[in-house]
Amino acid sequence: MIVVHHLNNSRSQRVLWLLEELGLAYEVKRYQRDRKTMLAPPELRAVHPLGKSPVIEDDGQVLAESGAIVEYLAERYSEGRLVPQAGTPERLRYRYWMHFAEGTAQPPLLLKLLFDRVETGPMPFFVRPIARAIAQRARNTYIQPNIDRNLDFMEAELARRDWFAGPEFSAADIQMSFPLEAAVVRGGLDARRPRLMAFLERIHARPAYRRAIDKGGTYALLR
Ligand SMILES: N[C@@H](CCC(=O)N[C@@H](CS)C(=O)NCC(=O)O)C(=O)O
Repeated sequence: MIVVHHLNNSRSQRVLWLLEELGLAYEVKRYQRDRKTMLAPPELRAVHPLGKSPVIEDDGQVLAESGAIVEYLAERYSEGRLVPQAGTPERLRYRYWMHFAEGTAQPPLLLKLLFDRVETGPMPFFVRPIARAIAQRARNTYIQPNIDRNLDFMEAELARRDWFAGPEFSAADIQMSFPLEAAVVRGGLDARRPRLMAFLERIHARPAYRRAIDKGGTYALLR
């Protein structure tokens, strides 16, 4: 039986969603973020040395890294669904977006989260103006311009095809869901990019997506 080590309100929601799309049996082991730090509990380090989620166990193997997990599960269990045929332009785009999600889309969104916290976290009052100035500079010069460029690029790509890899929904769309959902919460993604918003509406309407939310418990992304 596949075991998913699932952290609340996290990237591992995508793994649950994929498993629901595939109709596979699986067990969810839940972990709760620390309320103050929002970090994963130390028990996750007993599963994988980095102590992050998602991690899965399957067939005696432990596998971390959401993109690797999504690719592995889709290739092993999808029987041709959710993965474009090898050797096609769709398959190349599938690979591209599978990596883009964590490699390009996610880093500036994570920086946004961290710098927002630098500004608002506890500190001596005389340090706050300096912290605020540093955070604003980082946001204005690097973080938000990169988020915006990424969003514009994704919006333009969805003008060319319905889903990220091609005309069919694929596991790459599942992998891309997290940075887009995070961008709504903290990256400025809104109705000004209608194709990305329509993409989110379509995925949220999928029954497997809804079932995965029920399995995972809450899914409220960090601001
Ligand atoms: N690139 C990794 C990132 C893993 C990661 O940072 N997971 C977050 C959940 S969204 C986590 O475990 N955070 C808690 C912590 O860092 O303690 C992946 O895609 O799996």
